[in-house]
Amino acid sequence: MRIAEIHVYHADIALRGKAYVMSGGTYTSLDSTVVQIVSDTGVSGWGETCPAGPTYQPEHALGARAALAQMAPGLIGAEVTGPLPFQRLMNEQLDGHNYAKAALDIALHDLIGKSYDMRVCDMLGGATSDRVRSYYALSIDEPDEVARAAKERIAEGYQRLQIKVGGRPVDVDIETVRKVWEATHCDRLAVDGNRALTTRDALRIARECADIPFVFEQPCNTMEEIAMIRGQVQHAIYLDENTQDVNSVLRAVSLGICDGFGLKITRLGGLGNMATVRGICESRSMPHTSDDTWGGDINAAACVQMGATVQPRLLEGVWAASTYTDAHYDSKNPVVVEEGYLKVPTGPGLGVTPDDGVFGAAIASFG
Ligand code: 0XW
Ligand code: MG
Repeated sequence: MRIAEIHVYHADIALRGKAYVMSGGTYTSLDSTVVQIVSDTGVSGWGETCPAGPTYQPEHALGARAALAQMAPGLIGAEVTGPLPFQRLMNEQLDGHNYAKAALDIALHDLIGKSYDMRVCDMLGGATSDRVRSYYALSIDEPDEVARAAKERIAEGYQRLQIKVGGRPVDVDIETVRKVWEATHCDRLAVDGNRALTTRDALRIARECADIPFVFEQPCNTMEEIAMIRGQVQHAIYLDENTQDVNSVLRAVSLGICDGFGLKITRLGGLGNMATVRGICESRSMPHTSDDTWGGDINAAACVQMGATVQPRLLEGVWAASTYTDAHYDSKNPVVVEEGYLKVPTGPGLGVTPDDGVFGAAIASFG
């Protein structure tokens, strides 16, 4: 089986309800890039990459499309022997740009799974169950409103919540954390600064909420800042945005500056690299999520497939962006949370297939 064609599509993902706010930005819609790899046997595999705008991280939508255009001609005609040789072939076309390579890596996993009737989770080592726990990330808002939404999510069945902080007076963040705790007594809370807090404000949150058992996620911008506060914070610290690639995960683990991770499949370069990180985490008993920055049913399915292979005691949860929108690519098998859980799709590959024509015409085609 050889790669015959690669098509690139654009999907505009409109968010349901109010805008979603993190310390670094406000989102009402997301610009996603979808890739389709078509084999000479007529099978299609689908992948996706969707940065949260151009400032959340170095990744951005136009960068993904430029990187795909750079790589695609060198991939046409390649024999599909497996995801690892394909990863190396992509590296021969372009250095870096993990998030663009990830879309192709996910599509190749889907193509192989659909060609040989295997689920991606089985290709990645095997699923531990038929459903995975999800978690909900609450948008920045007034403290009472966040507490109200938190209570609602718990009532829906979510067992883990992520509270966003940063980008506003720290007293309001402290009040928010406290009100969410009082409203829910959820013992699986993450407080996520998305890199925005100064070490001073991170220390204030930790000290003034010392009685609340939350995990402090990516409070500050760099590993160095986090290393500075590490010894003064009693809460577990997780890294998210600093895990730019497998090497940065290794660096964090060897420096001992965190207790776990919020991991994003596309940022790491795809399912293959994420599986490497999953192994590193398992060998050090470090809990982590299986997330992506954003995306639709394709990325959400990839997160579920990967999450299903994580040792259950280490899986913090699978965050599915597809639950923040009504626009699903696969109307028959949309990736949705039910009572706090995501079902592992039963079909081959990713277990989702975009409806015919759902993305309109391709914005670029190769082969
Ligand atoms: C909640 N997320 C997984 C999605 C957003 O892109 C940010 C992110 C996080 O944990 O920072
Ligand atoms: Mg995070």
